[in-house]
Amino acid sequence: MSTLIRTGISLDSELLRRFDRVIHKKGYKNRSEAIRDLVRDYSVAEDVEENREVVGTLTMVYDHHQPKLAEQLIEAQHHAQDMVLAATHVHLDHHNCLEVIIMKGLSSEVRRLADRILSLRGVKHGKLVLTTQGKGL
Ligand code: NI
Repeated sequence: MSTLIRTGISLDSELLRRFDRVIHKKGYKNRSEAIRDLVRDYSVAEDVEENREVVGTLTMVYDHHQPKLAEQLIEAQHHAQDMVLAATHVHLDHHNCLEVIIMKGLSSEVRRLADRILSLRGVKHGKLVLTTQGKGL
Protein backbone atom coordinates (compact mmCIF):
# COMPACT_ATOMS: atom_id res chain seq x y z
CA MET A 1 0.00 0.00 0.00
CA SER A 2 1.34 3.44 -0.89
CA THR A 3 0.74 6.45 1.30
CA LEU A 4 -1.51 9.38 0.50
CA ILE A 5 0.31 12.69 0.10
CA ARG A 6 -1.40 16.07 0.07
CA THR A 7 -0.06 18.61 -2.39
CA GLY A 8 -1.05 22.08 -3.55
CA ILE A 9 -0.94 23.48 -7.06
CA SER A 10 -1.15 27.02 -8.46
CA LEU A 11 -3.60 27.59 -11.29
CA ASP A 12 -4.85 30.55 -13.26
CA SER A 13 -8.33 31.45 -11.92
CA GLU A 14 -10.03 31.21 -15.32
CA LEU A 15 -8.43 27.82 -15.97
CA LEU A 16 -9.57 26.60 -12.56
CA ARG A 17 -13.14 27.84 -13.17
CA ARG A 18 -13.16 26.00 -16.44
CA PHE A 19 -11.78 22.85 -14.83
CA ASP A 20 -14.46 22.99 -12.11
CA ARG A 21 -17.19 23.40 -14.74
CA VAL A 22 -15.95 20.40 -16.69
CA ILE A 23 -15.52 18.07 -13.73
CA HIS A 24 -18.91 19.07 -12.33
CA LYS A 25 -20.50 18.14 -15.67
CA LYS A 26 -18.70 14.81 -15.62
CA GLY A 27 -19.95 14.12 -12.12
CA TYR A 28 -16.81 14.40 -10.03
CA LYS A 29 -17.53 15.23 -6.40
CA ASN A 30 -14.21 16.99 -5.86
CA ARG A 31 -11.08 18.20 -7.65
CA SER A 32 -8.82 15.58 -6.08
CA GLU A 33 -10.60 12.65 -7.72
CA ALA A 34 -10.63 14.43 -11.10
CA ILE A 35 -6.92 15.26 -10.85
CA ARG A 36 -6.10 11.70 -9.81
CA ASP A 37 -7.85 10.42 -12.95
CA LEU A 38 -5.96 12.89 -15.14
CA VAL A 39 -2.66 11.76 -13.62
CA ARG A 40 -3.65 8.12 -14.22
CA ASP A 41 -4.43 8.97 -17.83
CA TYR A 42 -0.94 10.49 -18.18
CA SER A 43 0.55 7.40 -16.65
CA VAL A 44 -1.29 5.07 -19.05
CA ALA A 45 -0.26 7.29 -21.99
CA GLU A 46 3.36 6.92 -20.90
CA ASP A 47 3.06 3.12 -20.70
CA VAL A 48 1.70 3.16 -24.25
CA GLU A 49 4.42 5.51 -25.50
CA GLU A 50 7.19 3.49 -23.88
CA ASN A 51 5.90 0.27 -25.46
CA ARG A 52 5.12 -1.38 -22.13
CA GLU A 53 2.58 -4.13 -21.59
CA VAL A 54 -0.98 -2.88 -22.00
CA VAL A 55 -4.49 -4.26 -22.18
CA GLY A 56 -6.51 -3.24 -25.21
CA THR A 57 -10.08 -3.57 -26.34
CA LEU A 58 -10.82 -3.28 -30.01
CA THR A 59 -14.47 -2.52 -30.76
CA MET A 60 -15.59 -2.75 -34.34
CA VAL A 61 -18.58 -3.00 -36.60
CA TYR A 62 -18.26 -4.99 -39.79
CA ASP A 63 -20.27 -6.04 -42.79
CA HIS A 64 -21.69 -9.51 -42.20
CA HIS A 65 -21.95 -10.11 -45.95
CA GLN A 66 -18.36 -9.21 -46.85
CA PRO A 67 -16.93 -12.38 -48.42
CA LYS A 68 -14.22 -14.13 -46.37
CA LEU A 69 -14.11 -11.40 -43.71
CA ALA A 70 -15.22 -13.64 -40.84
CA GLU A 71 -12.44 -16.10 -41.74
CA GLN A 72 -9.88 -13.32 -41.97
CA LEU A 73 -10.87 -12.01 -38.55
CA ILE A 74 -10.53 -15.44 -37.00
CA GLU A 75 -7.23 -16.02 -38.81
CA ALA A 76 -5.78 -12.72 -37.55
CA GLN A 77 -6.75 -13.61 -33.97
CA HIS A 78 -5.41 -17.17 -34.19
CA HIS A 79 -2.07 -15.84 -35.43
CA ALA A 80 -1.87 -13.67 -32.32
CA GLN A 81 -3.27 -16.19 -29.89
CA ASP A 82 -0.86 -15.20 -27.11
CA MET A 83 -2.23 -11.68 -27.30
CA VAL A 84 -5.95 -12.30 -27.68
CA LEU A 85 -7.62 -12.91 -24.32
CA ALA A 86 -11.25 -12.98 -25.42
CA ALA A 87 -13.64 -11.91 -28.15
CA THR A 88 -17.35 -11.24 -28.10
CA HIS A 89 -19.61 -11.15 -31.10
CA VAL A 90 -23.06 -9.55 -31.37
CA HIS A 91 -25.27 -9.80 -34.47
CA LEU A 92 -26.45 -6.20 -34.60
CA ASP A 93 -28.84 -6.58 -37.52
CA HIS A 94 -29.11 -8.39 -40.85
CA HIS A 95 -26.03 -6.61 -42.26
CA ASN A 96 -23.86 -5.65 -39.31
CA CYS A 97 -21.88 -7.49 -36.70
CA LEU A 98 -20.27 -5.95 -33.65
CA GLU A 99 -17.15 -7.53 -32.25
CA VAL A 100 -15.07 -6.67 -29.21
CA ILE A 101 -11.60 -8.21 -28.99
CA ILE A 102 -9.68 -8.01 -25.72
CA MET A 103 -5.91 -8.15 -26.08
CA LYS A 104 -2.82 -7.98 -23.93
CA GLY A 105 0.75 -7.33 -24.98
CA LEU A 106 3.32 -4.67 -25.77
CA SER A 107 1.51 -1.55 -26.92
CA SER A 108 3.13 -1.63 -30.37
CA GLU A 109 2.04 -5.25 -30.94
CA VAL A 110 -1.51 -4.65 -29.76
CA ARG A 111 -1.71 -1.60 -32.03
CA ARG A 112 -0.34 -3.53 -34.99
CA LEU A 113 -2.94 -6.27 -34.61
CA ALA A 114 -5.73 -3.72 -34.18
CA ASP A 115 -4.61 -1.83 -37.30
CA ARG A 116 -4.43 -5.05 -39.26
CA ILE A 117 -8.00 -5.93 -38.30
CA LEU A 118 -9.40 -2.42 -38.81
CA SER A 119 -7.91 -2.20 -42.30
CA LEU A 120 -9.62 -5.38 -43.52
CA ARG A 121 -12.18 -4.80 -46.23
CA GLY A 122 -15.67 -4.77 -44.74
CA VAL A 123 -14.68 -3.48 -41.31
CA LYS A 124 -16.71 -0.28 -41.24
CA HIS A 125 -15.75 1.37 -37.99
CA GLY A 126 -13.67 0.63 -34.97
CA LYS A 127 -11.59 1.99 -32.15
CA LEU A 128 -8.81 0.62 -30.00
CA VAL A 129 -8.77 1.62 -26.33
CA LEU A 130 -5.57 0.95 -24.45
CA THR A 131 -5.25 0.79 -20.71
CA THR A 132 -2.86 -0.69 -18.22
CA GLN A 133 -2.70 -2.39 -14.91
CA GLY A 134 0.45 -0.38 -14.26
CA LYS A 135 1.92 0.37 -10.86
CA GLY A 136 0.39 3.24 -8.98
CA LEU A 137 -2.86 3.30 -10.90
NI1 NI B 1 -22.84 -11.48 -36.52
